[in-house]
Amino acid sequence: MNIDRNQIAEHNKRLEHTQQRRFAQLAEDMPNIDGVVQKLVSFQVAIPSWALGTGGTRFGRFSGGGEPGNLEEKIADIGLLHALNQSSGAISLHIPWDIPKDYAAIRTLAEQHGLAFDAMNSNTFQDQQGQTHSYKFGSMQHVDRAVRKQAIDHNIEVIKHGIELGSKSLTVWLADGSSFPGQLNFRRAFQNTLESLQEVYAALPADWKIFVEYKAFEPNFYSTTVGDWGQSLLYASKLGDKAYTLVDLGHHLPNANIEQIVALLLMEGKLGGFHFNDSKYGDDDLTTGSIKPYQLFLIFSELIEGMDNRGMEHAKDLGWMIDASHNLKDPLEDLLQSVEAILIAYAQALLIDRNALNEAQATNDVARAQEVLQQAFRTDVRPLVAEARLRAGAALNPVQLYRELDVRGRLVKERGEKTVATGL
Ligand code: PSV
Ligand code: MN
Ligand code: MN
Repeated sequence: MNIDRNQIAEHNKRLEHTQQRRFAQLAEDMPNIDGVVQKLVSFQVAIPSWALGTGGTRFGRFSGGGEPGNLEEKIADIGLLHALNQSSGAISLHIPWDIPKDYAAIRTLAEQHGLAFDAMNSNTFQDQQGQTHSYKFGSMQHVDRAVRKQAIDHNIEVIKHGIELGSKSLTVWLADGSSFPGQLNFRRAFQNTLESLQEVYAALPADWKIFVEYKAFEPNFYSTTVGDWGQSLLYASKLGDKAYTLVDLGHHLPNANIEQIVALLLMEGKLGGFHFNDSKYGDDDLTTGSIKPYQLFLIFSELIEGMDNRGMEHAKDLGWMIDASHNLKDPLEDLLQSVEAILIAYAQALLIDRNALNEAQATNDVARAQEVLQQAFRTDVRPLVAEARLRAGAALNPVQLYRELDVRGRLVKERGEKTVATGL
């Protein structure tokens, strides 16, 4: 199914009056409101190809209907999201879950939906059918060179797929680590991993980046070989200029100060991108902004400050992607909610009075600093985000229109009641 311009225009017409009133109210207090709206219009968040189906836990999976059964249908789903919000204009592929059979056809299809190919993701955390060596005891860290070589070759293969599609980056997340003390020699595991990554790095085209994603634990529960931002930064620094750290919000130990991590990585020029999600306990992969919206706002505050400081473009110079899973909600509604939450946090952070904050910091005026931050955080910026959508030709209320058009019902009719999309 497709969502056409007329359906969006009709929906917007019904909501426009209220929107205008709310936006005008906000505009009264904001001299540069159009500049902020423009930044929101430009901001795009990539959707991972594995997040379009119902996710599961190790205890079970309750699949929904109308899920995409192949890459073409996944692209179509992201096309629907993008038509609704005009902020999801990119897809991030996981190989081998989504190997394109016909590059030209896939590229054309993506273009028709206005989608670019964001970072490619390799997978050496599962064994695939017919694979020679097992990753049970790791991939790039493995004690056996043959296993490491297989993981390296796989990553080089992923780069090749990416080149064909017009992607410009590779994200490497390694499940490598150990579950019991004594299982691993930490230094050797690090060294093996570094050497493996160096071989992959050598195969990167000149205009590509490699993102080294860290994660504190899971599936290994004693040590992880890229376990935190310090280790990721070590790898990225040793690899070279094309290597960066990738921050997945769910990959920290509880209460980690992610905004501080972001600030320092930016300062070092080593922040590559983001995987957005939310969590209460571990890598819960919940809808972005559903648990800790203030943290998300504080992260964006540091991102804007750090990026502006380095003359970076918000929309272009980092990789922005959602990495969530949906156990209970319709995946497409969940993704719309995540994108909305990201844009809300971004908009709030754009409203921070930087001069006032700098002054408060310089004079140790702690209370004032908090006032400045919370003044922005507590502003209801939803009319701003909606205005950006209106100007971009998207729906004023994407979830509402999704329901009005009964998108899920129509997808179920098209694809069937019992469907399982590839992914985790
Ligand atoms: C691992 O938990 C992770 O966050 C990595 O980004 C993977 O590529 C993704 O989830 C999907 O498995
Ligand atoms: Mn991730
Ligand atoms: Mn994760």
